[in-house]
Amino acid sequence: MNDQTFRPTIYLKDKCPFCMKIRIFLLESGLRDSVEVKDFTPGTDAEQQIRGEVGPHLEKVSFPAAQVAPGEYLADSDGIIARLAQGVGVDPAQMPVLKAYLEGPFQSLMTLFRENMELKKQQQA
Ligand SMILES: N[C@@H](CCC(=O)N[C@@H](CS)C(=O)NCC(=O)O)C(=O)O
Repeated sequence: MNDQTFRPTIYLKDKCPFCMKIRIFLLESGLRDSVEVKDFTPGTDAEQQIRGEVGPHLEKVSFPAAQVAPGEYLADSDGIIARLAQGVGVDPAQMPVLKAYLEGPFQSLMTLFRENMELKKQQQA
C-alpha cells in the first residue's frame, strides 16, 4: 500500500468523551468517508481485537487511537485531530460544532471527573 491508497484507521471506544471529539471532527471536516472507523464496546470481542491491533504500536494504549500513516500510530485525541486536519488543510479551531462540544459538554465532563476524583480522595483520607 502506498501513500496514495492509504486510508487512516480510527479506533474509538463507545461512550468515550475523547472519542466524541474525533466523531464530531470527522463529520464537521467532511473526512468521515476518507477514514476507516473501528469502534468497540468495552467487554466485547471487538475490544480484544482492537487492543491486539493497536497495542504493539503504542507505548500506552488509550482511545481514541489512530493509524494516521502507514505504520504510524497516535493515541491522543488532540494529536489525531491536528494530524488529520493538517493533512487536508482545515482548521479545527474554525469548526463551530467541535468548538461548542469542547467548550461545553466536554469541559463540564472533565470538571465533574476531576471533582469526583477529589471527593473520592477526601472520602478515603
Ligand atoms: N489524553 C487522552 C485521554 C484519552 C482517555 O483517557 N481515554 C480513555 C477512555 S475515555 C481510555 O482510553 N482509557 C484507557 C483504556 O480504555 O484502555 C486523549 O485526549 O486522547
